[in-house]
Amino acid sequence: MKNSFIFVGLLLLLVPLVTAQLRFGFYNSTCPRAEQIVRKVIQQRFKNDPTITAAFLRMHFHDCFVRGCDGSVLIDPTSTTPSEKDAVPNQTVRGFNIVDEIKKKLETACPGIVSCADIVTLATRDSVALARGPVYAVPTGRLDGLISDPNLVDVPGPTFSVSEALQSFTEKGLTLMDMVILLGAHTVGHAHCDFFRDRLSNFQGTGQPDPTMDPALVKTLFKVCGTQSLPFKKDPTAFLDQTTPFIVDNQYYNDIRSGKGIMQIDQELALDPSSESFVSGFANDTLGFQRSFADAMVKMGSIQVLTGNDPAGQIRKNCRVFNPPTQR
Ligand code: HEM
Ligand SMILES: *[C@@H]1O[C@H](CO)[C@@H](O)[C@H](O)[C@H]1NC(C)=O
Ligand SMILES: *[C@@H]1O[C@H](CO)[C@@H](O)[C@H](O)[C@H]1NC(C)=O
Ligand SMILES: CC(=O)N[C@H]1CO[C@H](CO)[C@@H](O)[C@@H]1O
Repeated sequence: MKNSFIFVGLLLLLVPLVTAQLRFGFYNSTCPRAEQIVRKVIQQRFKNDPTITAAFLRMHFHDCFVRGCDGSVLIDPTSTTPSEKDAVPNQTVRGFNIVDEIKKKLETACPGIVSCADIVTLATRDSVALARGPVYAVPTGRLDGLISDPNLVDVPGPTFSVSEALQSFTEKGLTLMDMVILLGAHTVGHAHCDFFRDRLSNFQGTGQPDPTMDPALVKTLFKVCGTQSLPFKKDPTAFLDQTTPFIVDNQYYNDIRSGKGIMQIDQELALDPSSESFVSGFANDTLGFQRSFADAMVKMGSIQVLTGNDPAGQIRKNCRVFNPPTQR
């Protein structure tokens, strides 16, 4: 008898942990203006700098792929403790000051309520819509994590093959089709020459450019990037979608189908027999791309999230630092 009481008690304790999940309009009652506050900042920033769409898409990806969407990508390193920002792939993630601005406004409106992980998710959604991408609802209720470790950053690299990259997506519960549609985020933004310069003059030691790249594009990019043995002083960048670099559309798939993928993984996606048919499908289906992209973003935004009263999470006061141990 006593044992079953303890059992039921334990169950009651566990229930909120187990059933807590992301919900649409999670802040309806606790911070009704939350989504509006995020949207307003993003609208203002986008007016001056339409590249923030790319910044947030990449930030959200890097957040979700390292220990789940928990705002770990936002933590600043200190003199004693490194963070994800010290990891090489993270060093070109940008947009942190916009998160700070949003957080400050949210802390004024409803202190301690809206997580940094949700800010990144909502800001990404809003900046995608402004770049003429899909308009979609995202569920919220993420908690911020308590760990940001550069050694855990193992996002796929630009020279990965499709099957290598897929491995890291399936580890997160994503499919090949999810990967093809999420890489469609490369419809906006830029890449530093360092990530693809090897394709322009001495591909894999052949002394020749990558034969899968359109020769006219090789010429253009070579002028921008220089060669490996003689790089320009500062690492320049090139648009990932050379046709419509500020619009979230399916043009990326048309680009890569005509040899205009910038990084090796982009080009491989159009050539690998496993992904090729998805690529031609999205290249040909403007609306299908918009719908699938929105769905995949929601899916990516749900990877390994912390919710409810999970002790592994908190609502950070400052997105760059964990709360002091005395407060949750
Ligand atoms: C196999 C998977 C992926 C690889 C290897 C990869 C690699 C890269 C690399 C190397 C860059 C260049 C960064 C720079 O030079 O600043 C980049 C840029 C970018 N990536 Fe990816 N990426 C992948 C998947 C994704 C996903 C899933 C998203 C979002 C859903 C994404 C969004 C972006 C965006 C928007 C940029 C442009 C960033 C900017 O303009 O600052 N990527 N990616
Ligand atoms: C918040 O409000 C919206 C719109 O009325 C509704 O669809 C959603 O289910 C609500 N969410 C919660 C968690 O109450
Ligand atoms: C696009 O779709 C049309 C009609 O469905 C089809 O005839 C055409 O071959 C497709 N093109 C590509 C590139 O898949
Ligand atoms: C954008 C950003 O914060 N980049 C950081 C990446 O990591 C290096 C090394 O810690 C920092 O100097 C950069 O500021």
